[in-house]
Parts: sequence; C-alpha cells; structure tokens
Amino acid sequence: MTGDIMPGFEIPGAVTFQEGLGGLPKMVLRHADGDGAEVYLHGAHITSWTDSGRNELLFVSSKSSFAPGTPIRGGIPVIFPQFCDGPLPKHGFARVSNWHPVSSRLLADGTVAVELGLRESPETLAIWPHPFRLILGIGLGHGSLTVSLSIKNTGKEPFLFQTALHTYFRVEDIRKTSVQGLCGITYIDSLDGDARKPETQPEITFAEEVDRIYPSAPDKILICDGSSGRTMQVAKSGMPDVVVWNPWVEKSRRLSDLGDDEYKYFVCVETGIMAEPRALPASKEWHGETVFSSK
Ligand code: TA6
Repeated sequence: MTGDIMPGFEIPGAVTFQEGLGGLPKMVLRHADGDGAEVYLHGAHITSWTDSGRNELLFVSSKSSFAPGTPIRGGIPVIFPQFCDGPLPKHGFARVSNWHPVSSRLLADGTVAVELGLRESPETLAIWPHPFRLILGIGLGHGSLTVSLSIKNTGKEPFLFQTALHTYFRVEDIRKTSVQGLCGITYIDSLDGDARKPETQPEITFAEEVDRIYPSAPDKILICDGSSGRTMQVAKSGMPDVVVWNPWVEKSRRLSDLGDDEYKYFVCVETGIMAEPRALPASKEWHGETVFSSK
C-alpha cells in the first residue's frame, strides 16, 4: 500500500497511513508533545506506544508474524468474542480480522483520536452466527493512551461474548517487576485447573509462569518495573476483569512466535470480560475503556 490510500483519515502531523511489517497498513499517530502510537488495521492492533522521550512502552515479539490470518504477538491484541479456548479460534476472530478506519480527530486538548471498526462478514458468520459492530477508539494524549471498545449487537437475537485488551507491557526485567492492586481478590488459576485462590500478595511478582483471571477486579492496577523505575497505571471502566500473564521459560519455548528469552521483557495485564461470558441483547451496545498512563 502507499501512504495516501486513505486520505480522508489523515491529519497532517498527527495521523498518517504507512506500510507496516509484512506490507500490512498501519496508522501512525503523533502527539504534538512527542508521544506516538502505531495501530495496524489487521486486528486494530496497537503495536507501539512511545512517550515523549521516545521510550517504547509496549512489547512486541521479535518473532511475531505480521500476516493476514495470524495474530501479532505483543502490543494490544483485541480479543472478541471468545477469551482463550472454546469453539472459536483461540481468543476469537477480532485480532485476526481486517478492521477499517472510522474517524480521526485532533481534540481541543491535543489528544489524537482515531476509531477503527469491524462488522460481521461471511467469514465471521460462518463460525459465529451473529451480526455485530465493534468500534475501537484510541486516544493518544501526552503521557496517556486511552483505548475504548464498543460492542453493538446489530442482530435480532441476543448473543454471549467475552472481550479483552490483551496488553503486553514492556518491562526491563520481569524478575524485578510487580503488579499491584489485586490483593484480596479471589482469582482463577488457569495453570491449576481453574482453581479459585485468594490473592494475598499486595505485590504480585514473577518467578514462574503466571496465568490468572481476577474477576471483578479493582479499576486501578499498577505495574512497577523495578529496573527502569517506571510505573504504569492501568485504569479501567466498564471492564470488570483483569488477567495477569507471563509465560516464563518453558511456555516461551513452546510459542514459536516468541523468542526463548523474551518472557523477561513483558508482562500482560489484560482488562475486559474474561471470567464469564456477558449476554448482549438485540440492538444493545456495551462499552468499556482502559486508560494507560506512564509515571
Ligand atoms: O490471557 C492469557 C492467555 O490466555 C494465556 O493462557 C496464554 O496462552 C496467552 O493468553 C496467549 O495466548 P495466545 O493465543 O496469544 O498464544
């Protein structure tokens, strides 16, 4: 593709279209204060978020594929309508679907705001027989990234869905990283037959694989990267659950699109509806949002 195939959505100096890896189109967002973000139309997948000092805040695997039909490993995969395993492909089809730009705006406070959309297609209807409309909103502010998701049931029957922003946060050393704000929640341990366990640690640290769903979690979570001294705040609304995941050594080796050592450099802290599917009646819309801010 060329940079000008979607001129209606470009904003000089703020939003451009470029050819990304694998020849896939991506939107490049630039804030006047120097923050930046990149989002592929493939999956509406945010693959980069940089602060005004040009520090990358998201992790993307050096071995990720960038190809139609396969998920990108890292960044912010958008999960819908199924979380994890089930009758559909793992984590659903939104992350491997081709989204379209819906709007781009420069807001009065300087936020660069874009929206991407996805509707049902013959391919989605063949595996999930429900009409829907998704809108992913991205707001790049100075020191913050707001990601919102609206899900509308445009059909005549209710449907059940799960959804997540499966965010991979870059850290300098997972062994010196902690996740804070989940103490007191009973979590579902995906590595122990979905056993329910109380979270007793004010600071969750990592010395082995961790894969946990925290249902109805507090709306503010902190990720403290002890090596860099950076703290990331994850502030969610309308998204009840949080997942904490790091694959550690063995699982990293099993994942062909992740370098063997790359588990050291990220933690996934995911927000959405993962613990139980949510019913969405015909014509109704669900909205959730997560604001990421780097301190
Ligand atoms: O959200 C955690 C999780 O479901 C883990 O169980 C882990 O497998 C991860 O997502 C990655 O899934 P993926 O399909 O992207 O390999």
